[in-house]
Amino acid sequence: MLREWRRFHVLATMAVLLVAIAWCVQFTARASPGSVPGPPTSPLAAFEGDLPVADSSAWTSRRAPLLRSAFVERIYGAAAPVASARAEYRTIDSSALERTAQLQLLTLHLDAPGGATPFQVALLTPNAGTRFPLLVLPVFCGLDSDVDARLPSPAWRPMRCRTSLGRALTQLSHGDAILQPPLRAMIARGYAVAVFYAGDIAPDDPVLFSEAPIHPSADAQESGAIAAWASLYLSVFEALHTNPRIAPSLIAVWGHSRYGKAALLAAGVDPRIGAVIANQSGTFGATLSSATRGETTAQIVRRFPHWFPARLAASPRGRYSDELDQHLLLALLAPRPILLGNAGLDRWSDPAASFSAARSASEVYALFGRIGLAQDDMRLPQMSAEIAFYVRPGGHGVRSSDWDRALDFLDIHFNAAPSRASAASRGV
Ligand code: GTR
Repeated sequence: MLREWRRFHVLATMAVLLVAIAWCVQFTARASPGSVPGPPTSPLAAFEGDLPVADSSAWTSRRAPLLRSAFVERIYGAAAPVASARAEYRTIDSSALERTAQLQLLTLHLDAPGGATPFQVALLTPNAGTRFPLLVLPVFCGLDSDVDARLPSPAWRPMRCRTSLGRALTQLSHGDAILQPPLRAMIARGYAVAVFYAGDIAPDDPVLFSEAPIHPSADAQESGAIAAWASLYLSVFEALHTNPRIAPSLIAVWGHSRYGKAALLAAGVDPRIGAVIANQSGTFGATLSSATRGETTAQIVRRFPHWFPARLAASPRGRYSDELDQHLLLALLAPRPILLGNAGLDRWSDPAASFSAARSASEVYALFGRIGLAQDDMRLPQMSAEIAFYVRPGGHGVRSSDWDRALDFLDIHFNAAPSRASAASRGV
């Protein structure tokens, strides 16, 4: 009995040690992101019968609309605002976050095929100042508990996040800083923040998604969850860009992983979005489909069929050509700022293939007289360039250093934006 007890004790100690070691490696290891694959076809080259592009007006008027339709038709399905511009505002707390911010609950009315569907968004605006840049972000698991407690709970806290085990598992799969975006820091740095929980409207589940009230296209078969989430970003944008307290040209979308894909798509289809921060967006995000050594397009479509229209899921190889690769989605964002966050151990999202995509997209930034990516080394971000790219130690997920980088990047790009400078000089 004693021997068995000892054996159990030794095994349990070893298991705890192994978990602890895995945890430390996950946080600190500096794995190499691998070598950068060769460039894809230039975004300026002829594309399926369209002549080569030589200047920014040909890009904007001819090539960009062609690419937008190609991404929608062949990969994601339609992404467009689905809310009427009308939003109902309810002030929940005018001195939230230790009196630094106003907390409002917005109800947007989505034009769902089955009738109007309410979609709730939490809006925090700093109490000091008047016209703020805005960060739009989806949450995975509720918000800061002070804020959460004041919001209608089902909309913000999915079932899995109501237990500490569920929250711990979410932290394990999506990073320790996923649960709580640093709202206080965002407010202190002068940003308004609009937060939504996408699962409320477009659940991340094949069955629930197919029964969801809202689809960007009337036919659920023709749409996928990534496009639906992109449509939610766009709906929030639509409702808030006319809000007098928000600077309309300074609206950024942030997304991690699956929402990073959606954030890139939203900005790809809507040139009014001011900047994108895509954290570890991977396959069908910023990573080249043709070069990835991580998750392949066939794997992602098999594992997450509801993320894509049924026609892509049925034929993952046939629906898009190698020509339509993800560097073209990044190119659609030119000349706007993009921050691409990566993690060395996250080989599944293949940072090196995303670096290659960013480099290639920079050819389009050059048409606009911008540099795009201004770094040769994946690990040495040039944060003031329009495309900044970093690889932090550790694995997949959001860490507090990712949030810090995101805010530093926005500080640089939005502070330098002429509209903010002139708005500031006009005292608005
Ligand atoms: C992974 C998936 C990725 C990415 C990620 C996430 O398992 O393969 O494409 O989207 O999940 O959203 O965390």
